[in-house]
Amino acid sequence: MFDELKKRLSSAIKGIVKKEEEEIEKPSKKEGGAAVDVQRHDTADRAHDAQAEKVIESEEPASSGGVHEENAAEAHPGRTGRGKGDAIRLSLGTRIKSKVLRTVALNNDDIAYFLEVLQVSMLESDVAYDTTEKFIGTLDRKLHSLRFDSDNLSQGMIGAVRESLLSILNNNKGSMDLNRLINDSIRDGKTPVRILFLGPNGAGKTTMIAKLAHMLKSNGISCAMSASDTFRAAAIEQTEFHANKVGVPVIKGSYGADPASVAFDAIAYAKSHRISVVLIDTAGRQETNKNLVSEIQKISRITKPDATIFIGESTSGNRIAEQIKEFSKSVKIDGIILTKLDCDAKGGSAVSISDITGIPILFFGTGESYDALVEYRPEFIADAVLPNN
Ligand SMILES: Nc1nc2c(ncn2[C@@H]2O[C@H](COP(=O)(O)OP(=O)(O)OP(=O)(O)O)[C@@H](O)[C@H]2O)c(=O)[nH]1
Ligand SMILES: [Mg+2]
Repeated sequence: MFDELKKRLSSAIKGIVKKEEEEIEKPSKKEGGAAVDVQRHDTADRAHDAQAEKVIESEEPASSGGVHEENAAEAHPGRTGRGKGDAIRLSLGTRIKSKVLRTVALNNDDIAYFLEVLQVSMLESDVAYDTTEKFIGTLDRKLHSLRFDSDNLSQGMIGAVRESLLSILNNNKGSMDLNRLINDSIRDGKTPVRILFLGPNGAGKTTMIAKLAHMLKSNGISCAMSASDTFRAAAIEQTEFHANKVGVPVIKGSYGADPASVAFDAIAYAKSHRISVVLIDTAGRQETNKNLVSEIQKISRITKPDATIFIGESTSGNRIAEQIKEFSKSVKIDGIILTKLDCDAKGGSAVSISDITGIPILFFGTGESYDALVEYRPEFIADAVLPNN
């Protein structure tokens, strides 16, 4: 789960941190300016510098007449001082302050190099191009504005990357919250809540519906499953098997029956049995199959779903975005569930699918068991793709 993206981001961050730490230790070896850039900021700082210089002068033996800046730079070529030939001379006070404060800012070349490495890593891990660009732009601005604690550079860099990632992911979340929708509908007496699921063949729709039924049941919310895949051999038995395992009723028809009529019956059953939620399973279909797309339109027209959810395999990468865009021309999709995240070494589609479709991810499927279900949270992705330190 996210292994490749995590490995690549970690190595990019470790690479830049190691480089910067080497610069901190040996800045005088670098030609044309050190990566560690100590800057004056404001008048208050300058006043502070002047005071620091005074303190140093008063600490020097009277005979020396105080420490000369250039001599001091040579005498202390360590952490932050610039060598004799550097273009910018730092005041002694600034150097003292930097030794005390020990903050570093990355220079432009290093930021550009770091961002390039990150960009390639993200694209190769299936993060969509537009999302990658947005992330890189946000991080670029952040890195130029930040100063890092030189003793804690690694944490500082991880924090900057994490904040930029979260700003993209939070932007994506949209407003859909399935649990809230269900709870609000129950509170307002607008039941049964009808949830229609669609997606390509074998994406994990039936398994996910069973997981959601299990979740609802655990939360004390009654639900029923509609076996509206009347097309694929053994599909009805499969839905029935899961419904029995989870312990919720299943409404089924016969093979070849109109899937919309089975769903209609399921809603009627739920109404008469005061069941709060109906989960409508459907046959797998490709977005290019006109007949099956018009079939899902008909199911939608007849059942009038409160939410229509696309279920796709996260391993399909950015192809999912194309599928969703194509399906969206015929039915309004309110949310996305990505399954098989446990099999997805790259994980990039989870980072970018909402950003490029404008539709929120609601849940991830992370295994075959009924509790292998994770509600979407941007922090879950950030924690999964970034190193801890
Ligand atoms: N590893 C893993 N396997 C999953 C996950 N979700 C579903 N599966 C497996 O994927 C296979 C297909 O799952 P189904 O639920 O039958 O998929 P479907 O979309 O209903 O398939 P069709 O109805 O044929 O279109 C099954 O073997 C599931 O056990 C998941 O999150 N992780
Ligand atoms: Mg199925």
